[in-house]
Amino acid sequence: HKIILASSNTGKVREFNELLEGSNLEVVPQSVYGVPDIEETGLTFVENAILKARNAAQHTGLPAIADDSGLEVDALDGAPGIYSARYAGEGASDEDNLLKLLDALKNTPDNERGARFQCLMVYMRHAADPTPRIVQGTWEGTILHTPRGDNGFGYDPVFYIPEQSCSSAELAPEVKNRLSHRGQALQQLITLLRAT
Ligand code: ITT
Repeated sequence: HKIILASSNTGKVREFNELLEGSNLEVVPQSVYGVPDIEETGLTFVENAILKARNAAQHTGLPAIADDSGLEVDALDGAPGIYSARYAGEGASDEDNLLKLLDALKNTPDNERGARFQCLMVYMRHAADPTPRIVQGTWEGTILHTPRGDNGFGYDPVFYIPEQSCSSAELAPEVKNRLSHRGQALQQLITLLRAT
């Protein structure tokens, strides 16, 4: 059966499609049903993920998946965190956000540039589901001084993965999907949905 993907982020939607290719889950982006974006008023990733999934389920009458994700930077006490999409202001572009991050870290030395991507993913059977399925993926890296690579979206060009010796925007999409916070979370969710 159909599941609504409660996201308007084209980078995320593309990665979901890549990750779900060949699975038996039919996931349709909320734009197909004209679901309006809901304001992300939560103070945690999980709260925002639930708000988005509930909104999509409410508007469509179908089960929904939402991904609330972001970048936590150690030297910034975890910022931009849940505000990653709007770090440089409401409606800011990926480029604006990334430049603001580089500026905030311009005096931070290499050994203090640790960061991680977080992805909180929830599945709700319906809008009033009292027990949303909740999974989490984390991806460790460091923040570069200058952007590198053209793949991915958001902060990928400044997120360096030591194990791969490159930025996440320099990884082939299938490699990013295998390693990323989103890839890890979605694998867990697929396993969970198969078991129930
Ligand atoms: P939806 O709520 O409609 O899904 P959004 O972009 O507002 O879209 P979030 O509130 O979850 O989604 O914000 C996530 C932000 O975190 C995203 O805009 C990027 O800036 C960043 N981000 C998340 N995952 C990322 C990834 O895999 N690569 C690069 N940046 C990422």
